[in-house]
Amino acid sequence: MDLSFLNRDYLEIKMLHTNIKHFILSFILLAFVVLANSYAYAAESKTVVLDVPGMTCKFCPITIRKALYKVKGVIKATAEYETKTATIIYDPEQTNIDALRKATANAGYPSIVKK
Ligand SMILES: [Cu+2]
Repeated sequence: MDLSFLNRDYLEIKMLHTNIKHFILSFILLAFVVLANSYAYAAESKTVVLDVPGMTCKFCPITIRKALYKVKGVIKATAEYETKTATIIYDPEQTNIDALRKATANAGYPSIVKK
């Protein structure tokens, strides 16, 4: 008796099962990430935009971003050569604008708060 068709069905069901499991796991993980993020931002984070006129090429933002991320309390840092600005989301209980400005200056890029 040829039972190979059974085996094939079994495999298909098993694969489907794995896909569903994968899907549910991904969903749970996503929910966690979203929750954790909203937590981080809800904790009274602040955002500041700094003018960084000393950027001279598209690689400068990398240096600036790195320097900013070394500051404890920085949640998110972005820097853009086109606008010569850096945008920082930070925890005001751990750091402040002066510390952020100092960090860019120490990296070779003095900055001022964008008006
Ligand atoms: Cu550069």
